[in-house]
Amino acid sequence: MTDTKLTFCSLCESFCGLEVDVDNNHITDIRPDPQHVVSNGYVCVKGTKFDSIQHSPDRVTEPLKRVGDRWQAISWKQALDEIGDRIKAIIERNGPQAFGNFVGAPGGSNLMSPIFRGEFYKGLGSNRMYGTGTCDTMNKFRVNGDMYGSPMRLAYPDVDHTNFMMILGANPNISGNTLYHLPRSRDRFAGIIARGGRVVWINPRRVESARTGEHLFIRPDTDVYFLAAFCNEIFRRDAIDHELIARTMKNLSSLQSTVAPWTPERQAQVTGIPAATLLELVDAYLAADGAALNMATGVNQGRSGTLCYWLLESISAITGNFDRQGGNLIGEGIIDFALQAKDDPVLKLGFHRSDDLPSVSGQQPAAMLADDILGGEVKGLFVEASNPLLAVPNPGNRLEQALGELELLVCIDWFRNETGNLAHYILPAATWMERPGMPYALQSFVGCTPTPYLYAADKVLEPPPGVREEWWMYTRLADKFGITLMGNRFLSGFLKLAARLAHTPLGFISVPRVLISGMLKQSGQPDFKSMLKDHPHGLRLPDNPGRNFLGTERVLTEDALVDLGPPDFVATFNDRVESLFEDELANLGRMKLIGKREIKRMNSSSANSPRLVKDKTNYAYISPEDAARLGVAEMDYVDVSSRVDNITIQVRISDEMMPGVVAIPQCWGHEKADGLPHAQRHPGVNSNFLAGDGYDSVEKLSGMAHLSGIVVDMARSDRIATA
Ligand SMILES: Nc1nc2c(c(=O)[nH]1)N[C@H]1C(S)=C(S)[C@@H](COP(=O)(O)OP(=O)(O)OC[C@H]3O[C@@H](n4cnc5c(=O)[nH]c(N)nc54)[C@H](O)[C@@H]3O)O[C@H]1N2
Ligand SMILES: Nc1nc2c(c(=O)[nH]1)N[C@H]1C(S)=C(S)[C@@H](COP(=O)(O)OP(=O)(O)OC[C@H]3O[C@@H](n4cnc5c(=O)[nH]c(N)nc54)[C@H](O)[C@@H]3O)O[C@H]1N2
Ligand code: SF4
Ligand SMILES: [Mo]
Repeated sequence: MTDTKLTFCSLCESFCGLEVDVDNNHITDIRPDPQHVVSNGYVCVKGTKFDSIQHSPDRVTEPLKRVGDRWQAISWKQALDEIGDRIKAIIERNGPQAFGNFVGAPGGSNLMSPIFRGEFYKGLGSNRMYGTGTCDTMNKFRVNGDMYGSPMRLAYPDVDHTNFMMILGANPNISGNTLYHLPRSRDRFAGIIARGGRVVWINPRRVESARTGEHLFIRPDTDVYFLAAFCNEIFRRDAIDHELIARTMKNLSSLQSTVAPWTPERQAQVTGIPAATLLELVDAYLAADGAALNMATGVNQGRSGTLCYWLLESISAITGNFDRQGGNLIGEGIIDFALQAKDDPVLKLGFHRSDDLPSVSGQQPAAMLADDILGGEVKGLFVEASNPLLAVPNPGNRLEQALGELELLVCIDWFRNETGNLAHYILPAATWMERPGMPYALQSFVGCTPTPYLYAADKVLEPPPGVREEWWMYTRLADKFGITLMGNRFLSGFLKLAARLAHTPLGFISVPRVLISGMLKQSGQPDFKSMLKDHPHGLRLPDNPGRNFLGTERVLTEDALVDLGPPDFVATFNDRVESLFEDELANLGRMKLIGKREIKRMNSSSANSPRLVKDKTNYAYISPEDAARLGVAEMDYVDVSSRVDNITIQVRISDEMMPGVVAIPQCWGHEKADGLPHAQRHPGVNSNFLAGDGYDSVEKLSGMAHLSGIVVDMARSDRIATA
């Protein structure tokens, strides 16, 4: 019999509402939920074809142990006993910091796992946590901490009310957007234009999103000069809200003197954006009744991501566009997560390493992982929901060598991916269809969205009998190590008992449901059951009216003033930006490498779906001008070399590309992925061989990896095109 169940897609931050037809624990159809309170019938192909991943014959459904070059299925008891013993041995010999964790992007949309993972590692005394957060966004959390007093005080653009919006380094129509919730992004940007407003995309590629609005090319990794000149021009015109600033902010003069050397003409030398264009954008930004700014992954992944976000937030703040409708807003979530995160030993800015690199929002730099292992600091690692081998900078594939030297590598995943191939154990995790949940914390709790709402879904499918949720794995291990969870012996005992009995006939409770209910009830919202019964398509919460942040105790700095000139940022700017500019000038004639997200691929994790990824799309996309200069035609091979490594790849020619820029879709390179046989058939090449790792390649303020705007040289290869 077919049942139709409601849930939300957890693959990207759009969290689109879905209707799922299920027959005998098998999905027969996935459709958009037309009544979902925000996504409103919108979905993309990754959501509607998720059954091809959910029911893939290649899924890992029992714990696996590597024995020689074979994989042997073992019981959970054996797996956890052996893993527990190996962790103990590592910690006894090397101390707790030698045992770490690496979490990937899907880890962020799992509400339960971060809580239990955090408790387990805290209990062991290790803050050796890495993740792909330092590949996408940790610069923003660093800025939030320094300017507003908590990493989780995250602003978002009020897309649905703004009259001018400028977006640097994002492609929400394809990505589903990041760090603020915006399903149906195309319609919502179109809405700005329909109101008579403007949408300006600043991007080295004329991206799909830019079909709605205006587009300007910018040379990759030069946004800092553009933003500094933009800010300086605002000072030059004295277009700042002096009264508001005096009352609610501090260190205006350090900001002003920092950007003073940057004129529209000077930035034009490296960005490619003419001075007159910048001036016209400043006019429009200042004239609009509510103007919003946004930057995302493409800028975050440059060498100045933290400085860029500081400047962007500051422009908004000093012009009075911050904390007002139509500008950039700070959400009022159902709980004050930022207040909780402020002094949280895991989430607050920390320096736990032998070098001076920070942990931001609990993560150490992913681009240090190979060094840390090869240098003997890390001996054991859990990799949860990630494929670091393909995701992080990996020159010469040295991360493969490093991971191979670990005494213990455990991958918690749905599949045996490229990283999993190097593991000692693979622990099979439940999919989001197999666990109760809510959209991730920044949406559900922090309200980082122009359309605040709550949504809860129960599991749609029963997991295969050998599959477990991550919270369960960490709780069972915590039990083994005698760790008290949540600092509360009673609660801890209850959780451990629930985990011990779960998956036995005595299983008495769903821990995720109980915890989600508790969080909802504590904040005065309907509990989990009522959410399912009374609000199956979501519960829309009031819009953010603005004027609820500046000058209030929600600013979590010591003096409740927004810091426009955090000393570390000012010092880094003064130290680095001029010399990076010299570098830019010197390299103007060379190519720069950026990434490219595609609608059918979610990082590396849809690569094995025959319904999503049929062919290789891993090409070097370049402009017709560059193709002519290099003497290459469509599908010719080129050698692309960076300071650290080189690859050979086929070319596609596209006038979407800015001259001087090459885009290569990332997270490819599946030639060794025998656990992902479909992906292995059209492997592509890993562009992150070209990205530098190690101390000198890491952005020091936030630990971000340098993954976009990498200087490369290209030449026609003598390899003959075959396909
Ligand atoms: N379909 C699909 N959706 C995804 C993902 C996926 O792999 N596929 N990945 C998910 C993940 S993990 C994330 S973090 C989000 C990211 O979501 P977004 O932040 O929207 O990231 P991208 O789509 O990579 O867009 C980054 C844009 O920056 C541009 N860019 C590159 N360098 C620069 C630069 O120096 N300056 C400027 N101004 N622009 C630059 C690129 O051309 C690109 O269009 O997407 C998520 N959604
Ligand atoms: N050059 C370049 N490199 C980049 C980027 C770029 O823009 N350019 N983007 C970077 C970014 S933003 C990111 S986030 C990384 C992406 O890198 P990762 O975060 O490592 O993402 P994936 O490669 O998709 O690997 C995710 C793995 O998690 C598994 N998985 C999915 N859901 C779950 C779950 O609920 N539980 C468990 N246990 N496993 C699950 C999947 O099967 C898959 O094997 O790549 C980074 N690398
Ligand atoms: S945009 Fe696509 S991948 Fe993202 S949540 Fe919606 S259906 Fe899922
Ligand atoms: Mo990401």
